[in-house]
Amino acid sequence: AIEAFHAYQLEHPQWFEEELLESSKTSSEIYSLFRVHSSVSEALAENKPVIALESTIITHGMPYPHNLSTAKEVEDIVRSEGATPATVGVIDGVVHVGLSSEELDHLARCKSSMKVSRRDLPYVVSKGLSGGTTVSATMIAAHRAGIPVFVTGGIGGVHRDGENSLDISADLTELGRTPIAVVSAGVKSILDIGRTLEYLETQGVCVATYGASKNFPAFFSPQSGFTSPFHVFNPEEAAKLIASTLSLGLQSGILLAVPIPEEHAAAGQLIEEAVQAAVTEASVKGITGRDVTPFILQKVNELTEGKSLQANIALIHNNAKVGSQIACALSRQMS
Ligand code: PSU
Ligand code: MN
Repeated sequence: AIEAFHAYQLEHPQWFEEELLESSKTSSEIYSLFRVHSSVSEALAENKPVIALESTIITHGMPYPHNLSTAKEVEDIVRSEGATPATVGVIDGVVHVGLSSEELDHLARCKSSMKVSRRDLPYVVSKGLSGGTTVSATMIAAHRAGIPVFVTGGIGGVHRDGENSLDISADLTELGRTPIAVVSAGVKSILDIGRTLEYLETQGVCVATYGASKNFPAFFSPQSGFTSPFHVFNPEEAAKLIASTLSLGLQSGILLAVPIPEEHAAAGQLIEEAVQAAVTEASVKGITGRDVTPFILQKVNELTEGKSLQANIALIHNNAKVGSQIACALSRQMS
């Protein structure tokens, strides 16, 4: 059996971890199921700060062309803060860590891209499909590439009525099993924020809010009404938290919640009412599973005449800035 396994391994070197890492180190062009862009592997080799970015936000979270312009702006903010962006996505069955401008463009325009979470990875890879990676799938790719900091807008959570439907995002279990720090604006009120925080505690995820607010933020609003377990006040403190997770050898992640800047939170109440309406409509229309979040995001954007999209873009810009400062502080502390 062992001989058969070795023969198999020789025939399919791209499926074995050491080979994957080796090929990504020597050349980004070698065919494998996993490709790290040369700009990213070079930065990592020199211990320079790198920020992982997800792409479901591009394929399913925002309409074209806002998705593409936001993705590019976020990469530019990361660069201007002195870090290297690594947008993760699946193109023709290959998991890419770091996308070229053409690849980003392709994902943003492609109407048939899938939403790729942990459970979808084997399918899209085996079928040679393309898709945007969710927080969970992006964490997997970032971890494999050796990137400890990941910036996004919002993560998935326990859906309202999740205690009955069991609709709980794979983002939460991924945070429990993969040591990556995810910088987000908290959890949307389309979700059950209280149960999401409970679930994160069960998963052993260290949750900290950035800044002085006692509250855990609720994406469009800086206040969710739920107390944040911990706080960090600057990039250095956040970086120390990440470094501690790594030194302790914990295999779990960190959720860093950055409240939406006050000047963009003004539309919060209006958006909140739209969220209530959209959640009700989703349930009346029988929308379930992976379609729930994209449906509600699009509905809320319609109902608020684009105000939710503007707020969404503003908070992602802010997260990219704060996340990059944290990654820079971490790389100073680790060198
Ligand atoms: N929240 C947003 N925008 C998004 C998502 C969440 O405000 O685009 C995406 C993220 O990629 C997240 C995913 O990982 O939705 C969660 O989907 P689900 O709830 O199906 O796990
Ligand atoms: Mn779900």
